[in-house]
Amino acid sequence: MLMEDVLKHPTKVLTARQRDRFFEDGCLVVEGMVSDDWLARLHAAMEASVESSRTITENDGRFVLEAGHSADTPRLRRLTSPVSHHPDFWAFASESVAADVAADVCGPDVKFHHSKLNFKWPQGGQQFDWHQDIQAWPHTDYSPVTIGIYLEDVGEKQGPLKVIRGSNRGKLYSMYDEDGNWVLRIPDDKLPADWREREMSLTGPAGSLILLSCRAIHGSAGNASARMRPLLLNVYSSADSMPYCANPIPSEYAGTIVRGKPARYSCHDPRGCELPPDWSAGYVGPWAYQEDARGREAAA
Ligand SMILES: O=C(O)CCC(=O)C(=O)O
Repeated sequence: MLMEDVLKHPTKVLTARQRDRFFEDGCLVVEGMVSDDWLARLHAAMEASVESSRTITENDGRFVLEAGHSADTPRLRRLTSPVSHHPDFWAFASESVAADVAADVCGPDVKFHHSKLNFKWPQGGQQFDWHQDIQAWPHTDYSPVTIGIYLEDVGEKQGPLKVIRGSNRGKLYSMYDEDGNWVLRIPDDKLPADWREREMSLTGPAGSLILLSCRAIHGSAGNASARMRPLLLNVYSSADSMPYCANPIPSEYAGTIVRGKPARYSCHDPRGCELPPDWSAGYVGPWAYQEDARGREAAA
């Protein structure tokens, strides 16, 4: 659904002003909307996942490991598709206020696309270079939105998500380098000239919801603090927005309508989108592409 049609529907959980801010900035932090009960359930599900990672010694379809991971001291970058690994992750994605918030910015009919739980382990959790998401999972319109929730308090030192305010209304950048490698990053010198003035840190206490437009330029610094930064991310779209490339993080829930009803017609935004590599051959997460790119830059 296009933004002008979404705006014809009243909001249910956000204020109209919060929704306007989201469409203006491409991001929004909402505190105090997720109950303590949900936060406790998600925290317990996260802890159970970390526990089960102790037996893992290399990346698999479920975990992306941080350097130094061991049975004694787990260190994770990502739990891939958490909705597939614990019922409370799917219950949160489909039954909680997170899906209501998605309906406020996607329109009343909402479809689930994928999920991930990004950790930034204390003392060394990895950075994310600046990038836009939609080129990795193009849809027929730009309604896709990521609804995140911090499972711990996140301040500047934990590597909060950062967004270049208003970049959702700007152009889409190429996620390939000059040699045609998929790098999922935008070098600083290619960013909008005034990006430093528009950089926003999305900090907040545990339970804060983070809304991120699929077109917004975003990234995050490493975590040099002693506190972990777990960020659960669920991606939704309007029901009439159709993905046309392989899902990089497929699951049994992809395409599930979580609010409203299925679409009978697809919605098409006239602005095209760069196509990603074919993820049906596998997807390794952003770090590998971004680290390879930094390595090539350093060697040049
Ligand atoms: O976890 C983060 O800080 C950034 C996440 C992100 O940019 C992504 O998963 O695309």
